[in-house]
Amino acid sequence: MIIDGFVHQLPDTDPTETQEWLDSLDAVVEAYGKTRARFLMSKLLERARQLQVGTPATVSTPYVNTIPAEQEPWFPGDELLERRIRAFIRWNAAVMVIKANKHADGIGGHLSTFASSAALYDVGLNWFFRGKEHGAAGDAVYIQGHAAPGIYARAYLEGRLSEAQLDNFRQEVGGDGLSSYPHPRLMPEFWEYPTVSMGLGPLNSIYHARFLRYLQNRRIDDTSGTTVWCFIGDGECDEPETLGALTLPAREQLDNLIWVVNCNLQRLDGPVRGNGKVIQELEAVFRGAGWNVIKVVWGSKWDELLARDVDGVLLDRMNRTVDGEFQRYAIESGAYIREHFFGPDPRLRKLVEHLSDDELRTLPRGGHDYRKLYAAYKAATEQGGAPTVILAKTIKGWTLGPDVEGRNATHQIKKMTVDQLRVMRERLFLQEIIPADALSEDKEPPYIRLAEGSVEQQYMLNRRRQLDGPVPERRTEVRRPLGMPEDKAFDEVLKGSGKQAASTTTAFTRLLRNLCRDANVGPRVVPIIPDEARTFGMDALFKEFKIYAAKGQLYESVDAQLLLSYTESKDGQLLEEGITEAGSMASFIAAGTSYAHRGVPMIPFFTFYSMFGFQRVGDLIWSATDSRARGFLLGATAGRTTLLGEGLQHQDGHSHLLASAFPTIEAWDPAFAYEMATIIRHGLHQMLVEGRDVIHYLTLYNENYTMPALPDGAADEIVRGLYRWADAGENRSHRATILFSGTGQGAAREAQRELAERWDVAADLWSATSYKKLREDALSTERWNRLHPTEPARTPLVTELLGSDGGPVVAVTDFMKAVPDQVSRWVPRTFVPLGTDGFGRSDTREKLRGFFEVDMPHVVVATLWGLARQGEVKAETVAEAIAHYGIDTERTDPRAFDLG
Ligand SMILES: Cc1ncc(C[n+]2csc(CCOP(=O)(O)OP(=O)(O)O)c2C)c(N)n1
Ligand SMILES: [Mg+2]
Repeated sequence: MIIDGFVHQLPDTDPTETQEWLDSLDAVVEAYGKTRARFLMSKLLERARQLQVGTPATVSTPYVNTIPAEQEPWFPGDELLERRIRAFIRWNAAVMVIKANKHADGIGGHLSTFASSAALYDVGLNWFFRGKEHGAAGDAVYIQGHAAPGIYARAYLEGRLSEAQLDNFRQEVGGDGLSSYPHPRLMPEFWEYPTVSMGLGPLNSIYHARFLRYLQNRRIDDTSGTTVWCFIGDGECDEPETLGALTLPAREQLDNLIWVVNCNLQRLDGPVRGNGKVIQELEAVFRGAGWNVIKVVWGSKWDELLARDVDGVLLDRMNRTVDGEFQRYAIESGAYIREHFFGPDPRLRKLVEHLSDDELRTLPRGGHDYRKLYAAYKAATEQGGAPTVILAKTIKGWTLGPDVEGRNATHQIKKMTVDQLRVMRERLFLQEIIPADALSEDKEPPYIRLAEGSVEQQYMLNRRRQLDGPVPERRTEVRRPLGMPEDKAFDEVLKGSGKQAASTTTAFTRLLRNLCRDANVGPRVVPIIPDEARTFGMDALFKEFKIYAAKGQLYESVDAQLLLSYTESKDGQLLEEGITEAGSMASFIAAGTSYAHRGVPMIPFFTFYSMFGFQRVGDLIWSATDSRARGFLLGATAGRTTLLGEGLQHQDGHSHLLASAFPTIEAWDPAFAYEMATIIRHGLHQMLVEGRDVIHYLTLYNENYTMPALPDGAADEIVRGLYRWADAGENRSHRATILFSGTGQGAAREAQRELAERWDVAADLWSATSYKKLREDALSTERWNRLHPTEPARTPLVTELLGSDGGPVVAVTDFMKAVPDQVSRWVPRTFVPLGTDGFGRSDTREKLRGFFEVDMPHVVVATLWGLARQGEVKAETVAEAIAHYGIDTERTDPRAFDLG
């Protein structure tokens, strides 16, 4: 057999003995069947592990609980009281969603996700998750987005949210509402981790746990008391982001990471693996990746059945039944289960003879059994050397009644009839709490309130007190403040490159190095790179600041003798993430939110190929802004013509357009090193001094030219988004303005000379560092004017700066024309944008700039055309220029790739 072909290559020191073992196994299979053989094999493997024989781990185990009943710890709580409280939470969560949809039809919300996971959260909140009181940093708990109603319902019982807030679930505009899902932007004192874009929470939790180790190993903060918990849907596991980084926590032995996968076997449309078994599939994936896996499949009532299953028929049935069938059993009667699950085999049927149909129907899944969960969580927190995943089997919509539980439509159900509420009331044993007449068509279903000082309230609050206060809670007190870096970190870059040519990328690397060396902020700077350091000249940082490696460097690097050797270290500063922009973004978020989740501000600088940023991991960037992360995103090798040679997939001409859609991102396209340094200093001031939750996106280029020094007084103007870079010079017959950004500066400067010398046009040059910023200012001003029609109108900055005369305005950029066009409406002059619309292609910069019509001749022609439109020069003059520069007017538009 080829799969185990390796065995034939191992030395067999005693073939006779080998044959005896094999014969024994053959005999067992023949005489007692495969089940018995499997059992013996499992026993052997267990013994081998005990003897530390070192057999490779198996990736799957039978469909039973990992922790046997006899190894369960004593449950320390008041079981009845906890169950009662859980019933209250379940009820309130459902009522909240139902009421919201009654008052605001179609407002949405989810009943069944939390209904399936209530015990998963409750056991954690009563016994494990640590809060932030007494100066503790607490645990980091990533909550499944659609379970939010249950978290609100508990916070209400704890007195953290008011009834009015519950009534405003999903109605935020009037204030005092509750956000649909975990959004720190919208509820900054409550939610910490946005999770509802599926897959991002799990990925972020991995890098969060890893970042805590980084802080510890670099002696920046003691993070040993924090566990990262992440709740995940089984359907969510299909997102590549969810399972895409599993090997990292195993490799780095992140035993501070625990995942709980709510295996309700359903996603939005139907079963996750109707024809298979999601728990088994996930077990194999996680075990293969090196995780500790704890399956919580069956509730306590099954223990007795399993104990009596001497023939292994029950186990066999469990192993063979596919999820689609299990889902069916969740909605069927006890008689049906008896007939179909236990029925076919008389030995199985006998096993449950003593149980009534009703008892059969309610044989619980492990994920609804707090004892099993307590045992699993306890084992997970005590596990050393590996991350743990708990795979908990549940029923979607559990306790919501037969019309909702386990139904394929359950995810979308947000309304319940009075009859359905009555059934739920009984199901949760709430008859004494909610009078029968409280539920009627003409009444609002009531919330359950806890009387001040009631036993339930005391119990809940006491449990949370024992665990250092509420969860979730977002705090932003800074425990380890951080001041601004010293000026000298910037000076080297601000003074320009003298006669030497340099790129904004190399200037940035220099600035980053200076910041890492800075006495004030140095250790808190987190450079993040996805296997691209050499591309950006950042390999210079490897030796001095070292690459973070959980295990240090266990080998001598091939370049150890070189000045810039590849140096890994346990206290390394650089996060060299390998080829994962998504993982790098997750590190960025972990570092960029450290000011809040640890009270320790850190300054992440994530440098990437600009094409693989907003386009590749835009949703993570969106999530970073929701997380209120602070830091810098550097889109290097930017531009569609600057990154010569690389072609269609690499040349970025639109990341600034994408960035324009992100509300809290300041997007910059600096042309010169001093602009870049000024913007970064401005950003640091916002983050470290003004305490603003802002992310700065800067594009960096790899084109070398001499970098001028920061002009006097320009610093404030640079961060407004636009400033005059050079006057028009001597008077000419015509005037014009050229706006440039990024490497557009080259064509603009050349065109200025050419226009003056050959075409009698005096053009002033402006550097547009941020069209996004100018547009936002103009939109705000316009809005103010619209809403204050009787007051003197205000003028947008861009209008004020460029004025209404001075000839046409030509804007040249290495990005799409839509980027400068963001402000054209507010420039009361002829506005001609030149940009790089269309797919990139490989060629030299010069050829590409001609191709995309952003080179000097095109800037000149555009300027003359603008003048012609204003009647200042004749159309013939434009034609003359076109002929002079040999521009082919009949060539295909670079956007029209389909024309071949
Ligand atoms: C990226 C992304 N795609 C799609 C959705 C829409 N969506 C919300 S919940 C859901 C199903 C969730 O199923 P599962 O992960 O199994 O969670 P459960 O509610 O069953 O616990 C889907 C598709 C989303 N929130 N995020
Ligand atoms: Mg599910």
